[in-house]
Formats: sequence, C-alpha cells, structure tokens
Amino acid sequence: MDSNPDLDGSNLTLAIVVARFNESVTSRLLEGARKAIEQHAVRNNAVFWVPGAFELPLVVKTLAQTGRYDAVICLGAVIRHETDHYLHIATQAAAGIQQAALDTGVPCLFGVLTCDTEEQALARAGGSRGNKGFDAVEYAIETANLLRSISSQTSA
Ligand code: INI
Repeated sequence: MDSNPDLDGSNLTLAIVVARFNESVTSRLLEGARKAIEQHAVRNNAVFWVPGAFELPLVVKTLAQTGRYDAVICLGAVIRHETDHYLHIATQAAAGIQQAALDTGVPCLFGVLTCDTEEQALARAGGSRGNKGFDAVEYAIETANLLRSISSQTSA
C-alpha cells in the first residue's frame, strides 16, 4: 500500500458536530472544515451544534450509530482559565470521542483545540498555524476511505 492518503470525498457522507462554547474560534474551525469539504468534493454533509465540548461524545456516538455517516468530525475549543475545569472537559471529550469511534466502527475525529490562550486557539483556526477544522475533515476522508478499502479486501 502506498503512503498517499485517498482524499476523494465524492462517495462519502460526513457529519460535523461543533461546540458553541468559544464560538469565535469554533466558527472558524467550521469554515476550515467547509473548505476541505468543497476541495475534496464530499458528496453530503450535515452540521450539528452542541453547547460545549463536554457534550460532543454523546451526540457524536448517537450520530455514528445511525449508520448514515461515513465519519463524524468534532470541532471545539477548550481554553485554559483560572481553574482546572478545562482539563476535565478536554480529557472527557477526547476519551468519549475515541470511545464512540471504537464502539461504533465509524471514524470520529478529534478536531478539538486544547490551548492555554484564545490567541493560540485562533492561530490554529485559520491563523498562522493552519486550520485544524480543515485538517480534521481531510483525516476523516482518509480514514473512512481506508476502512472501506479494508472491508472490500476482506470481503473479496
Ligand atoms: N466548553 C468548551 O467547549 N470549551 C471550554 O473552554 C469550556 N470551559 O472552559 O469551560 C467549556 N465548558 C462547557 C462544557 O463543555 C459543558 O458545555 C458544560 O460543562 C455543561 O456540561
């Protein structure tokens, strides 16, 4: 197998779940995600909003279980404040999203920024450090196409 990712989205349906908390950042992640969807000709997509990153895992798992989506992409921004509250949110979001993928067999992508400052988050949401929403869609397409090719090889 070669190392080039298959980024053809034309046979894929994607769900994107976006956390409203820190919306100035997450709306930019969504813009990046939409650019990747257009660039890779994704066949269909649907966008769902949740209050914060802590709510992502349940909604992601529910969407993955419907069987309608080839991958589910989570977008969020967890930013450190004075207490360790953010740490619990970031840890549970990451673990819950991974668990949703393992439980359902549907790729669930972690496009959640975990940063010390809003400035760092904005740099990764279309600023000097790229756009992690764009990247998450590309990784979703690659992983969904890989799973398809594995299952077509094993069923041949
Ligand atoms: N939610 C986020 O998405 N990012 C944060 O930085 C954040 N902080 O720091 O509090 C945050 N809190 C809300 C949380 O995700 C839940 O919506 C809330 O706790 C209710 O379950």
